Formats: sequence, C-alpha cells, structure tokens
Amino acid sequence: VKVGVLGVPMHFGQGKPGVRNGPKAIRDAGLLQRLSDHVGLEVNDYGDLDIAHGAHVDDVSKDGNWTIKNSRACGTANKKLADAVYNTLQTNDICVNLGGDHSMAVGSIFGHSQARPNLSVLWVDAHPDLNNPTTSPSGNIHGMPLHFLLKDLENKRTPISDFDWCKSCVSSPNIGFIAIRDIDPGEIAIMKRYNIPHCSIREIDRNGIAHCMEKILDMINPSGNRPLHVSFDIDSVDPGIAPSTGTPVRGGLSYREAMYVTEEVARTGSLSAFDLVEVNPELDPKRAEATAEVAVDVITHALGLSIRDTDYR
Ligand code: DIR
Ligand code: MN
Ligand code: MN
Ligand code: MN
Repeated sequence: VKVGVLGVPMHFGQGKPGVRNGPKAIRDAGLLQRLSDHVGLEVNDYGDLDIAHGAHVDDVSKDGNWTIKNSRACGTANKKLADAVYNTLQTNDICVNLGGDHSMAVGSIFGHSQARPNLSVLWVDAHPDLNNPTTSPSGNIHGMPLHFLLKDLENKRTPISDFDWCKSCVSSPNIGFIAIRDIDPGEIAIMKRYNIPHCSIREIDRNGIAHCMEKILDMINPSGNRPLHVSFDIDSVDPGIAPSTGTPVRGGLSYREAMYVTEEVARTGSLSAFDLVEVNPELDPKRAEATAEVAVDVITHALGLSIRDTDYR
C-alpha cells in the first residue's frame, strides 16, 4: 500500500496561530517512521504545502449581518490543497493530510472527490462543523467546512467568491459524525433538517463504541463500495490525553475508544484519505508532545497497525 503524506500548515480558519506547527509536531512524534517501519507501508512524504501568509481579507455580507474571517487566504490555501490531494491520489492509494485547522477539510475532501467520486465521510470531532456565515458564533471557517461540501446545502450556500472553486460533493446520507458533544443551535437545526447520521458522545456511553462504529459505517457506506474519507479532529479525544488543541471540550473519547474508531476504519479496507487536524503545540507546551503522540497513534491505527498486531487472524 502506497501512502502520500501532505503537511498542511493552515491556520486561517481560526484565531490561534500555533496550529500551523501541527504538521511539524506530528512528524517530530515519529509518524513517518511508524508508518514505514511498524505498519510496513510505502510512504511518500510531500512535505508541507506552501501556504501564503498574505494579507488577511475578510468577507463581509452586504447587509453587514456576517463576517467570515480570512476568507481570501483560507480559500486560496484550500484550493492549493485540493489540487495537491488530487495529485497525491494519482500515484498513492491513500492520502494523509496533517493539519492545520479544520478548515482544510474543504480542500482535502473536494480534492479527494475529484480524484475518487462517491465518497463517504466519517467526521470524528467534538463539533459537527456545519455552521454557515449566518449561524457561526465565531466567524471562523474551521467551524464551517461542511457548509461548502454538503450537496444538500448547494442551493443555500452563502456565495463567498474565495470558495467558488469548491463544488458541493458529499450527500447527507454519506456523512456521519462521531463523538460530537458541543453543537451550536444553527448546527442542530441543519442536522435535524437533513437527518445527518451521527453518534453523540452520549450514544457512545449508552451503547458502546463498537455498536456506534458499526452503525455509523453501515449508515454512511451501506454497500461498502464507496471510498472512505476520515476527517479526525484531535478535539474528539478527551482533553485529559490530547489537551494541546484550540477548542478542547471535556468528556471526549478515551484513548482506547479513539483507537477503536480508527481500527474499524482500517478494517473497512476502503480508507482513501485521512485528515488529522487541530493539533496546536503552542497551547499546552508541556503536553504538546503527548498530544502529537496520540495523533500519530490515531493515524497508524487507521492505516492498519493494531489490526495486524492484535487482531490475529
Ligand atoms: C464552533 C467551534 N462551533 C465554531 N468549532 C470547532 O466556531 O463554529 N470545530 N472548534 O472543530
Ligand atoms: Mn473540527
Ligand atoms: Mn472540533
Ligand atoms: Mn460551540
């Protein structure tokens, strides 16, 4: 199996600059060596995407009702990422994208869908990232990537010229949330309106992670023949073990629950692209390394590590 790795030092989607050092922290925690030596994959590292640190231009609605922060820089960088993911998938089986903030899912998912249509998307996050410019409490694009990606919202999309290149490419039955526990009111309305598959953290408490993974994977990819995109926000994991991130929310996935999620991803055999986002080593310097180590474990398990070693068949 050939794996292409892309560093995405994106930080325009939120207000904390240290997240641009996420790719370095994850590489420093040994990702590439683990993938090649321990998992036994052929790994091609394409380095970090060159993200221009140009002028910060916001997009503001004509009536002044909303502002979307850094839309120019964020849209431009995401277009670049989309092309890079597309190219990476021409010569690799799987593309691994190291964030960076979660706004990079716009580029990674669109680029993936251009290379391999009919994706299903597993969104592992404390948040559903379904805001639009009018529902967003923050104006931060990392809380809105799915607004640009969901086909169901195509006709309701807020026209933001910096994201015009991104065509909506995922349908609501084919995206599922797991570990969500901090949802804004506008996001709840969208989830209900489109009946988006999800497993909240309460459902994990009640039914267990095994039941939840089986349910969600079956819902988003019932025939099992769609390529799988996983977008893994490290804030899905409990801040007790992965604290160095921009918007920690108490009561997250345990270490084993996070590994179980990714082991089940590996077991599908359909993984086609994986984003690991929101590791910000500057926010909790003492525990930044530990956070990056959890990120490395998440990625290596998604790519098959533990299955081979512990699920002996
Ligand atoms: C919040 C935070 N819902 C927002 N979102 C985050 O700004 O829209 N997503 N942190 O991962
Ligand atoms: Mn997120
Ligand atoms: Mn989040
Ligand atoms: Mn919130």
